[in-house]
Amino acid sequence: MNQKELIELKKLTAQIRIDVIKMLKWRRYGHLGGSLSIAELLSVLYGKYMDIDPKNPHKEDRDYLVLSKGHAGPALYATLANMGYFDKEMLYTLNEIRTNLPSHPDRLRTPGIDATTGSLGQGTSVATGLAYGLRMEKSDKNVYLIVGDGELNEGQVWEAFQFIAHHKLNEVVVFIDNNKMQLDGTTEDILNPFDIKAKMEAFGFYTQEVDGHSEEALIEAIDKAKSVKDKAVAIVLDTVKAKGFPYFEENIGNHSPKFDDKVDAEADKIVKELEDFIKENGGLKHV
Ligand SMILES: Cc1ncc(C[n+]2csc(CCOP(=O)(O)OP(=O)(O)O)c2C)c(N)n1
Ligand SMILES: [Mg+2]
Repeated sequence: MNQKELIELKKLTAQIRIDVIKMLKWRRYGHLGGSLSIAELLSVLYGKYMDIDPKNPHKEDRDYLVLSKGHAGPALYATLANMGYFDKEMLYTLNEIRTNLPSHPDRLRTPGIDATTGSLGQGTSVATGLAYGLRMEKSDKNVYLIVGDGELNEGQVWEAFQFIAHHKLNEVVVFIDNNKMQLDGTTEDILNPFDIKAKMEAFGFYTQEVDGHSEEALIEAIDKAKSVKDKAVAIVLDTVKAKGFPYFEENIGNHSPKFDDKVDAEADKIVKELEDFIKENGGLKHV
């Protein structure tokens, strides 16, 4: 990957962060922490890897994204708007009555959403079924599955992983967002997942652990995962919940905070810095 492409992805990441923060500031609350920890991943997947057509969201032969940690919907909506699936104004309907952007993704409502998620655990089974379908069709397309570290508390996740590993179903790339926190505390305090990489390896996955906030590291890991032919593949992302919003990083209240004057001021400062970064680097190609 050349430097120019990398800068484009970093600008897209910045824009996803901007849109998440602006959207939640407008809404006055929302799932900030888990949205900001996957900004780089969504940027890299949509900006570089996914075979999609935003003008034809249901095209037959495409890649799929399943956001099993569905509460991070705002990050996915911001990404889809930047890719051109719908107008940015629609972001400012989040959680409204009859909105097409409910807080958790609904595939019947929003262009570009491939799976309805929000009840944690279930997206893993949906992604597994989609991947198995691709296998049966002998398709070369992929499913990208994003699971939370707290979500690993759900037994269903491990049933799906066992199936994926057994069938060497590497049509699905499993990403685990290891931000070390869940809804109301650290994963270690609430229900410790222990060593996630070791667990995935024990289940039979080829597993990598990478800095989830480095586009370069993500690209390297995804390329490597795609070269694995005879095993299921997982990538454990070392991330920070609420990454890029220092006031909320490492803060137990960062799952779905309310916005007040203090938070607004922090948000405005971050948005300005990110907008300057995009401007200084020649503006955003995707918007
Ligand atoms: C089946 C189910 N149980 C409980 C919840 C409530 N809930 C929403 S988010 C969350 C914590 C998820 O933590 P994690 O997967 O680590 O997400 P992240 O840190 O990325 O926000 C919980 C318990 C849910 N959505 N679904
Ligand atoms: Mg978490």
